[in-house]
Amino acid sequence: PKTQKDAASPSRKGDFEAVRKDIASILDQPDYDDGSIGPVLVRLAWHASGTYCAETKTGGSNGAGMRYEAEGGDPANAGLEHARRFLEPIKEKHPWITYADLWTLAGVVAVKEMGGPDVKWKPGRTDFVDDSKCPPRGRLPDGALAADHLRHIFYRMGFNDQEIVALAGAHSLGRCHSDRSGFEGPWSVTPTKFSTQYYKMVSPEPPSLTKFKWEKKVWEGPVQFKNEDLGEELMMLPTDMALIEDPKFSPWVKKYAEDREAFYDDFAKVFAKLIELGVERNDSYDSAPTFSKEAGDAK
Ligand code: CCH
Repeated sequence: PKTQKDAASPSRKGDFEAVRKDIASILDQPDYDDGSIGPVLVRLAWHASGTYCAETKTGGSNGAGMRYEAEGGDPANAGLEHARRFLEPIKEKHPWITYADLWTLAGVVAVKEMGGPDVKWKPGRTDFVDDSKCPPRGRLPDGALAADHLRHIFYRMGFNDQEIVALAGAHSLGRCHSDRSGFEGPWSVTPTKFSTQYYKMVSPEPPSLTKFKWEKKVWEGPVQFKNEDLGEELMMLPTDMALIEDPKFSPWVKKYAEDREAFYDDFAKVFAKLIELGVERNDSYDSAPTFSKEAGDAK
């Protein structure tokens, strides 16, 4: 696999642009999945953040708790050790960046490099020194469940129905792995390209490419839905189907299927909000201004 060695140069503390470039340089991995680690990096950033609870102000992207068994061993996080391992050479080259910053930045770089929007990212996350502040397991969504479960999980983080649907569009990317989640297969025919494909697939109304009919897959695994109209078996989780079945979610699915710009804008906002959950910045943090003008308001 390609590593950051291709671009060997000394790392200056706070040079997030250099980190960004090195992350971009390792995304293509011909032997991995569909040829890119971009999707699993997006999932790493999401699972690092998605444990947040607004009421107790616990969990979230601060801490990088997945380094510890308490959080990393949550069955919901199965497979993300691959994402973390791919990022290890970047951490070695830029030892001053925290894991919590690196994982969220990697998700942002992956979205952009796969053709998605610019997501605002600010540094300043710290890493836990032990596992005592790891959030309890069970805070991430279970794909086998339905709309009420999605609301329970995402309202806890402080998101609304529109934001839930906008975030779900990330499922245009990547795939399920039977040895990780138990589910199997990709949602779209272009799993390494950020796009509106997910909404076009799941929506039973025009502007779907065809009028997709989703059937229960007959197999030994957990309930999931399948469609082969595009010549390849694509999948939806029960939680994905819930978005089109629920009367408050489904108008947003249709909106994003039709309006690429609205999806890109809304995704950029909601992903930026996601990766800020639980972040408490240390006032003495002084590296931010070297990153970009947008990030320059960080202390
Ligand atoms: Fe997801 N997701 N996700 N997801 N997810 C899975 C894979 C990806 C749910 C379940 C699963 C979001 C929301 C949800 C990605 C991004 C996001 C898998 C397969 C399951 C199951 C894991 C495996 O087997 O490897 C459920 C339920 C929800 C509820 O809302 C959100 C939000 C995001 C990001 C914004 C990405 C990307 C993947 C592909 C990962 C890969 O390895 O290819």
